[in-house]
Amino acid sequence: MSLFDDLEQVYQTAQAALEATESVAALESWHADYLGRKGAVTLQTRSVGQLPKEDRPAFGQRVNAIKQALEAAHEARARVHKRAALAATLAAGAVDVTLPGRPVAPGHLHLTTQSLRQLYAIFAQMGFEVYEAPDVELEAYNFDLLNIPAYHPARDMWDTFWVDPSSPSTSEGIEGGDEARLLLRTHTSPGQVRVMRERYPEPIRVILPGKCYRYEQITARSEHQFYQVEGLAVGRDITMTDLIGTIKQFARLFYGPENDVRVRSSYFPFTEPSIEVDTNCTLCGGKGCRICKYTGWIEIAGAGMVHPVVLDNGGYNPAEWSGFAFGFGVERPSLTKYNVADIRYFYGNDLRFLRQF
Ligand code: FA5
Repeated sequence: MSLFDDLEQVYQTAQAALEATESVAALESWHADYLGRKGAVTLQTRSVGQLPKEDRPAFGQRVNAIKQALEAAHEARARVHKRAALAATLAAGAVDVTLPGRPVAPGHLHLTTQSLRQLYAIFAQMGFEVYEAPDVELEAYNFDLLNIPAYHPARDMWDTFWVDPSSPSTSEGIEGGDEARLLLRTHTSPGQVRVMRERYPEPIRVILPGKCYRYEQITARSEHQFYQVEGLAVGRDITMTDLIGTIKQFARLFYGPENDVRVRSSYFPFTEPSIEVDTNCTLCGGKGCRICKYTGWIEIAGAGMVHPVVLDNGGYNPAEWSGFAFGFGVERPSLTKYNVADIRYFYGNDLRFLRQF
């Protein structure tokens, strides 16, 4: 067999091998096998020396022609493989753009936050601005300045979580000497003296919302952490009638006209006279249940005329100034409004409860 025949043989084998390639990767190794530096076709050029002189140009031209033809065929085959690979990728990752999107579950405000915002809106209508006071409080503001000296039996009304002052995270931002004892406020009333000391001699009309903490038994109507919204109005001619009018207006807007509120006399060391506010228990329809302690009424707020000692501690001369104050719960009044039979649901984080509001 002549070298020309050999060359044609290699050409045919190369063509057949090219047809047999199934992938871009196989194509690359085919290129190395035939057209690479040590490829079968490339090696043919080395045989040229074995030919008689007159045959050499023809042989060289034929090798070059074969190389060009194979390069062109390789390119055409590569296009076929690339198109097939692209089609396979598209088919594997196919997206049906006509399908509806996956729903994203949106969160919503906690019932306590919703109730707080309703309270802010109602009191804003009546001209009360929001004033924020600290959760970690000095004993003096929580008790002494509110006319509750140490060892006064009224301290038993508010069982207290005391704060360890040696704990590095607690005392930041609270002024006071080393001897001053810190606690988690048991009610929002300490803010009364803070706002008076800051605003004197301006008249005051603020609400002080915030969390309160009590070292007490948890029951269906009492938690050891809960929100209150304190209210304080200080002016020249403020009377009990203003206080009761404010409470009734609040109840009308919060519960709607069908709910009753009643006011009865009570005792707080920082108000004189003092009252408590009840709403009728819609959970039992007035028949009596554990939430209303079988009375048909639920206590939702304490209130009264600011005690002269407290006005004085705030810097307001009680001979010239008078004021009223109230402290509404937030979760407790929401029990009847939203028909919740147990206050523990508010902090239970049970989605079956939270999703209902
Ligand atoms: C006080 O805390 C007084 N500082 C209220 C006050 C303010 C009186 C201004 C006079 C002038 P009392 O402990 O009753 O009062 O709480 C007031 C309201 O907070 C209650 O009516 C109730 O709605 C809510 N509350 C009290 N304790 C709890 C508790 N453990 N869990 C849930 N809500 C509570």
